[in-house]
Parts: sequence; structure tokens; C-alpha cells
Amino acid sequence: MTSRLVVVSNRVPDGHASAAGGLAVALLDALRDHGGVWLGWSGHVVDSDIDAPRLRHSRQANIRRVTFDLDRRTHDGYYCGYSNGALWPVLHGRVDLARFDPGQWEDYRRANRWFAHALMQMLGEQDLVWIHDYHLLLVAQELRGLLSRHRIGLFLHTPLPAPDALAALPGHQRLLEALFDFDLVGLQTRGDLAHLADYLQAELGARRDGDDAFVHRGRRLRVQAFPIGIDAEAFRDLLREREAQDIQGLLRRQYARRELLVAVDRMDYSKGIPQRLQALRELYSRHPEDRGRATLIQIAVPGREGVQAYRELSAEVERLSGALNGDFGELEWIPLRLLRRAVSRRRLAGLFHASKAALVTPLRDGMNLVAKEYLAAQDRQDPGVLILSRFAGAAEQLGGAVLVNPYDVEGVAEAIHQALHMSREQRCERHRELIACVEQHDARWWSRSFVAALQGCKPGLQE
Ligand code: ADQ
Repeated sequence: MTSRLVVVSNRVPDGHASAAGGLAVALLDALRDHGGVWLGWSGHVVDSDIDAPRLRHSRQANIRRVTFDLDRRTHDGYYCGYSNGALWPVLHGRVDLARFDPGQWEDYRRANRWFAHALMQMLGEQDLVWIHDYHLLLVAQELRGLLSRHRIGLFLHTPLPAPDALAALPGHQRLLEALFDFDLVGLQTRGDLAHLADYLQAELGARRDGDDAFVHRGRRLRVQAFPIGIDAEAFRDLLREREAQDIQGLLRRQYARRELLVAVDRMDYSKGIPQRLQALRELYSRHPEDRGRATLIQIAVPGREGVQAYRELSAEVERLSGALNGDFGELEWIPLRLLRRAVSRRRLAGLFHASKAALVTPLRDGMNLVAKEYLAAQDRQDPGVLILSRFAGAAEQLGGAVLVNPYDVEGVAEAIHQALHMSREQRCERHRELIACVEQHDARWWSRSFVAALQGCKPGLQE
């Protein structure tokens, strides 16, 4: 009997693949293969307290969406608080930005319990459960408490820092011990895997069992790296659509005698946007010949505005971009166009295609799908250059990009200069190697590898 796949993530996308980000596309694909369910928060917050969430069901083709609302208290403590105010910064090595409020642990646990209860109402005996990300690290533990013997996997989309940084999280042991209630934990890179292996042994006293498993308190956990990919073909196909062609044509006309640089991120301090703007400033100071030659289009979609660090970042980016344009702009040219909003995937594909280089320079990133999307959207005969942070998970696979240290503004400025002046032959050579990797390790490869590994686990196995 084939098992149904039940995907669980904090949010469930609205189902319009053309508007969704890379993850949604990859998972919708896996769900279509298995005919499954996607469970998560609806995105709505209600003001009165909820005792138990009410599930809403809808269906799209052979995929069932099950969502529920959160009450204000849970949303603030679980989502804004513990998940995004404490866990996200710690996982990205930014302990300095983390806010630890003991009360929020209870909110996090309650929300994870709600997810587990919702799951138990719908799971069939053979179903595979695939949990996503740092918001839901306790769901397997809660499910086991409800006597679930399902195969339960977790994929962590963020990086996993060295044991010392993880240990800065108050109560880290109780959080990370709960990983042993999963059967499989998937991480983005081999580097993350090494950090987790060190943590499990040094901080929890877990015992290694073979190449890719650990045993602790009678439970066996498999840990493996599954670098997430994109649907490269589908992304390239967007270029044939009207909206993509219109924006390409418009940009080509507007920038006929200039080059475009592009950067696309969520407005998040892990993405290194202020450092990138400083590097651009450095470029124009060091290389006056590049002034008037290249404009950066920086698209940054705001989010998590309930968290103070995000409001501060937004203000800083605004200030730096104003200063850059004020100090270097000319009547007929500005160095930077900042757009603080989401852009449709078709327009993104057109923008990537028209750009001479992409600046993907996060300070730390689990993978970074923009790097892969940029490569997929290039003209193979005349491709642009990917400038990639060595601290993005993608750098482990895409070593042929122009790799930079995002903290080194002089180094990034030189890399942009190099990209602007790179010969077509060099660009083609680099792109050939990079796109081969993106196409081989695509979204389908990622989800199928994870699901196959999960299917291979013996559920609830005791030592
Ligand atoms: P994110 O931090 O959101 O994801 P990323 O990997 O870049 O980062 O994926 C973002 C997706 O959203 C991409 O498909 C991108 O095109 C799209 N996107 C981003 N900004 C946009 C904008 N302004 N307008 C329109 N679309 C936009 C988390 C982890 C990453 C990891 C992914 C997947 O933080 O490290 O790569 O999950 O595992």
C-alpha cells in the first residue's frame, strides 16, 4: 500500500504555485506525487483565546489543505516570540539579537501540541509525516505522547550553528532532545550535519550508531543532508510568459547603455542587505569608472514586523539606500532602486534574465533559493554572474560562483567589479558547471530523496 504524505509547516501557502516561493513549489510537487495533506496555520490571528484550534479543510486537485487560526497570545509567544525572536537568530548565529522570554516556551509548546492534536485527527496508519522547520521542533514529541507510531521526519530549512552557539539558547537540551522523537532529521548541508553531530554527542551524550544515526535514551535518529533545490525547468519556462517578457523588454530599453545588478530577499538581518549596500558604496568609491554603469535593483519583501530587530533593519536599509543615492546619484542615473514588496515569480524570472549579476550575499542562510533561480533564468549563451556568500548553504554546492565574504565590503566591491568586466567566455564556463548542479539536484530530487529516506526508517524503533 502506498503511504500518503502529510506535510506540516507553520504556514500553508494559498496554493497558487505561480505566486509561491521555492519551498511551496517543491512541496506541492511531492504532495501531488503522493496525494497528500498540507497542515498549518491559516495566517489569521483571532483576538479571543482559543482552547483547541478549529480545523478548516479545502481541496485542490488531489491535495487537501487543513488550516487553523491562532489566537493573539499564541501568535505573539510562539510565532513572533520563541520562533522568530529567539530560535531564528540563534540558528543564524545571531545570539546578540535573540530575546529570551521564559513565558514564550510555554506558548511554543502549546502551539506544537495543537499541531500534533490536529495531526492525530487525520492520520491514517501508514501515513508519512513530514514536518518543516524550526517552528515545529516539538511536534514529534507531542505526537509520540499521543501514541503515534508513524514515520515522522523533520526538515530544517535554516542553518544549524556550532554547538556553542546552540547552547546559548536557554533550555536548549529540552528542545533538542525532542529531535529524537523524529525518525529522520534532514539538514541543508554537510556543514550543518557536522554541527548537529557534535552537538548531539557533546551536549546530550548521544551515541553515534553507524554513519548517519545517533542513539539517545532508547531512540534512534537518522540525520542526513538533503540540499533543497528548485524546479529549474519550471522557473526557466516562466521566461516564455508575457509578464516576464514585458519586464525584460522594459528593462532592456531603460538600461540599454548600462548594466543591471539584482538582489532579491526577504527583509531579514540574515540576508546581509546593509552590508551589501555598503559594498556598493565601496564599489563606486574605489572604481569611479563603474559609476553610471551599473544600477542595483534590490527587492526586499518586509515581514515579521512584530519583531523589533526587523523594524530596526527596515529603517537602516532605508537610511543607507537614501544616502547612497543622495551621495552618488546623478540627474540621469541612480545607483540603487529599492523596492520593499514582493514581485511575481514571472517578473522575477524576467528581472534575473536581464541582470548582469546577482548579489546573493547573506551573512548566513540555510540554502538560498534565489541563487539557484538566478542561474536557471540565465541565457546559456550570454549568462550573468552569480556573486554568492560563502555563508549561504548554496555555496557548498555552487563553489564555481564568485564566492565572497559578505562582511568584507571591499572584497564584495571587487567581486562586483570583476563580474561587471568578466568575459562572455568566462561567464559561460562558470554558468555551465553551476546550472548542471542546479538541474541535477532539483526540487523533485530533494523531496524524493527525503521521502525515500523516511520510508526506509523503521518507525518508533526502540534500541
Ligand atoms: P528564505 O529565507 O525565505 O527561505 P530563500 O531560499 O531565498 O529564502 O527563498 C525565498 C523564496 O522566496 C525564493 O523562491 C524567492 O524567489 C522568493 N522571494 C524572496 N524575496 C522575494 C520578493 N521580494 N518577491 C518575490 N519573491 C521573493 C528559507 C531559508 C533559506 C532556504 C529556504 C528553502 O531561510 O535558507 O533556502 O527556506 O529551504
